[in-house]
Amino acid sequence: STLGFTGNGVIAAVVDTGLEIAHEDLAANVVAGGSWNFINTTTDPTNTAATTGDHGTSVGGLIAMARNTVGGIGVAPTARLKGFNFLSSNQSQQFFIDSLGGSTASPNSSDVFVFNQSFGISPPGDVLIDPLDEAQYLSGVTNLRGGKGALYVKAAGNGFNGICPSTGLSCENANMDPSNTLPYQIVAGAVNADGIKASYSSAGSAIWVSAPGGEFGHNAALAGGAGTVGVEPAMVTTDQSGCTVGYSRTTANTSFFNNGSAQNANCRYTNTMNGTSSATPMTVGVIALILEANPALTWRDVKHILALTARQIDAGRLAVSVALSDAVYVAEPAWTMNAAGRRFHNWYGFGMVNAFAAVNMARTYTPGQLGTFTDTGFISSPALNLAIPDNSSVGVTNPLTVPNTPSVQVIEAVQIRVNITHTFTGDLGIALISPMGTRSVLKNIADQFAGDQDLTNMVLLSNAFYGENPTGTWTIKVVDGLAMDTGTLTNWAIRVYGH
Ligand SMILES: [Ca+2]
Ligand SMILES: [Ca+2]
Ligand SMILES: [Ca+2]
Repeated sequence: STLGFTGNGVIAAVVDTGLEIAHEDLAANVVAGGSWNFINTTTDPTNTAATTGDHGTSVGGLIAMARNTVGGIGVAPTARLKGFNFLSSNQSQQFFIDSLGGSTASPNSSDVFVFNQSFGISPPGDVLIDPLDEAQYLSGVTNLRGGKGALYVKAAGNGFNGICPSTGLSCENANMDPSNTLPYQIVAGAVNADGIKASYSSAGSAIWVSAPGGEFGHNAALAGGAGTVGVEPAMVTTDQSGCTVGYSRTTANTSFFNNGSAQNANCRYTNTMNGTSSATPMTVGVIALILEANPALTWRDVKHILALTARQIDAGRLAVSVALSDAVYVAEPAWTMNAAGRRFHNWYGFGMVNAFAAVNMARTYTPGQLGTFTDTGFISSPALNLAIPDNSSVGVTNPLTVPNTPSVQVIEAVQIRVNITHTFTGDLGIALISPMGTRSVLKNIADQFAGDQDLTNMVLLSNAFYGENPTGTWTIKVVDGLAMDTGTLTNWAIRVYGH
């Protein structure tokens, strides 16, 4: 336990493929009758279709495996679990909303404190958020937990390495999943056992914090891959019970633990869980500890505590610079300290979640001290139609002024909305510089927007300006980082959230 806290009284929802509610190391924490199976409309979301692993069952264990004589111990070993098998359903919008706090019966998601979203999309081009999805998140942070707001934790993505002209840059960006560009989310990146970014963890300015997610946990003698990240440690958690199903089953060729060695004779646990899918429940578990320590905290108080207490890791990580036709361009910045004293990195957000420090701060934290959450609305440029120089560090820049707004003096998040015509948007790098001089890269060059044409009202979010005063001139800089295709910055807009 962390300072004696175990997540007592906190309900966490695993919005996923399923949840084995009778599992020997989960059952004690499962809310009786509180889960939901969208396929057969019962309160048992145990996954009977999958035979090679139930993602949700493994997510659930990281949050709340019980402190007992079997298995492991979750981050919050007395937190209460609900499972909603949205990912195994037809994924209708109604089921999405029902899973994320918008339903009081069949399922009841309205009593959930923290939602675990170990999922996301990896589009090859810009996608707009569905307005009804955005409305549900806003409703959840506004109305749930008696108006203090539920917490939404979301996986950043596992697409750092992909099919794109990568030069050490993240192929997928956390900003590509439009759900990640909402200030209502806590987007989590993954860290491995060496205490640095896991090989796969997508980068992006929408990340809030990072947490352990592990690598692949394979045993080289069984699975091969000696000396690669494939054999570095993964996460140990609950698995579909029995040796005929699950990531752990007799026929598994990933590790001896997974194929039923003496330590795991009944194949109820796995040691190959990984991903930002794992970093997400680790973060959820810490939030459960925080909310037990101080139930009066608002959703923003919790985000604030996580940011302030996160531990800077990989401090010496160098910026990733790319030689373009004219000069070297800093495509991915190193750790940056903003004018409010907050350190940020696109791989880690504010750093790795620090359970002890976060819970310790929560105990004595005065709830509601961030005041009223509001925003400036989108402030738009006129039509610009600026041609972006090809393969050049010069790019195009454009200023926009955020007027002095008494209700938004402290930044909590910044969105931009961009319109760019371009024949290959993977070329584009988009940076934003605040009035206080902080630079954040919201889209890096040479990413997986391969073959995509035009960014149309694409919204991107940065947390890098957290705590700064937004008043003054903001500058967007758009660079084309690959030769051949070209385009034009049509216009852009900025929206600041804060208090
Ligand atoms: Ca246990
Ligand atoms: Ca199994
Ligand atoms: Ca180009």
